Amino acid sequence: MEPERGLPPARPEHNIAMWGPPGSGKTTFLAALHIALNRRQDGWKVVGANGPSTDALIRLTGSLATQGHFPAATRGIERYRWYLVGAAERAKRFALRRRPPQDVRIGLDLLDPSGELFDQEHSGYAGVHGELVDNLVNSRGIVFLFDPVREFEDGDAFDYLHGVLSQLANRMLESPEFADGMLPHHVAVCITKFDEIRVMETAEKLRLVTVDPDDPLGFPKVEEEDARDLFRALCGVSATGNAELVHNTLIQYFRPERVRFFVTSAVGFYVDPRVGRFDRDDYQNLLPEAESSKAVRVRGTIHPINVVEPLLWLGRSLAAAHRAAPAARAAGTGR
Ligand SMILES: Nc1nc2c(ncn2[C@@H]2O[C@H](COP(=O)(O)OP(=O)(O)OP(=O)(O)O)[C@@H](O)[C@H]2O)c(=O)[nH]1
Ligand SMILES: [Mg+2]
Repeated sequence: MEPERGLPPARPEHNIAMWGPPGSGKTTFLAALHIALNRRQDGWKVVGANGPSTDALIRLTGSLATQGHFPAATRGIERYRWYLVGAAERAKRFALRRRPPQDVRIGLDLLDPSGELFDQEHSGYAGVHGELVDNLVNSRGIVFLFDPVREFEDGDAFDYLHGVLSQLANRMLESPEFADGMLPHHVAVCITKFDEIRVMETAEKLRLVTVDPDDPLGFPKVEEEDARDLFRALCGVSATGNAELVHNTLIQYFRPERVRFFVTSAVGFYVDPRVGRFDRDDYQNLLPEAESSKAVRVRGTIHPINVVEPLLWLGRSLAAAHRAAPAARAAGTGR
C-alpha cells in the first residue's frame, strides 16, 4: 500500500488472516500488539480504523496488559481494522520535499477466527467455515501460528493446516495469481510461546539462543535466520510426528521467498522488578489462575517478543507486491 496522507480510509487495504489451531495464541498475539509497539519506542503505533476496531484494541490491550487476563476462546470470526502508523523519515522527507511531514501507514485488516474453524470436521463450504476459506482467498498475508506446546501434547498442527490449505488451493485454481501452481500469499510463520520452558530448552539444546548485548533486559532470543531451524526441530518432537509435514506443506504451496519464520511470545519473559532483568532461574510469565486450576493468568508486566516484526514484514511486503503488480502484469507474468 502507498503511504497515505490525511485521514485514512475506513478499510485498510491489506487483508491479513491469523491461522492456527485453537489455543495457539492468535488473539493474545493481537492483544499484545499495542504494548509491543510501545516498548520499541521507534514511533510506530497501532490505531483503530473505525469505532468498533478501536474499542476492540482498547479492550484486548487492557485485559491482557492491565488485568493480566488471557482472551476467551474466539467464537466465529473476529475482524479488526487497524493501522500501523509510523513517523519514519519525517525530517528527511520534509527537508527534501519542502512539504509537511508525512506518516507512513500500513493498513491491517485482521481476521481472527476461532481455531476450531480450521478443524477438518468443519470442512465443506457451509457457514462460518466457508467464510473462513473465502477470507483466506481474499487475503494476501497470513500470520500462521505454530504452538509448540500444543504440538508436544496433541501434535495436530498438520491436521489444522492441510484441510483448509487444500480448499484454499482449490478455490484459487482458476486465478491467474496461481498460474505457476504457487499461492500468492505472504506467510509469517510464528512459533508462539517462546517463554515456555520446553520451548526455550529446545532452542538452547540446539544452541540457537543468543542475547543481544544492547538489550537492557538481557532477554534470550533466536536470530531470524535460525528461526526456521527451531521450527523444524520443534516439528520433529511433536506428539504424532506429523508436524514434520507442516514445513514441507508450507513450502509446497507458498513461494519460499514469501515465507518467513519468527520466534515469538505475546507475554515474553517475567522480569522481577527488584532484579530488573532476565533471570534464568525464574522467567515464566504465567501463573495458575487459582490453586490447582489449569487456567493461567499473566504473572508480571508483559514484554512481547517478535509481535510487531511479522506484521510489519507482511504490511511492507504486501505494499511492495501491490506496487509491483501493474508492472508484472504489463510484462505478462500475471503478478
Ligand atoms: N506461555 C504463553 N502462553 C500463551 C501465550 N499466548 C497465549 N498463551 C496461552 O494460550 C491460550 C490461548 O490463547 P488465545 O490467544 O486465546 O489462542 P487462540 O489461538 O486465539 O485460540 P482460539 O480463539 O480458541 O482459536 C491462552 O489462554 C494462554 O494460556 C504466550 O505468549 N505465552
Ligand atoms: Mg482467539
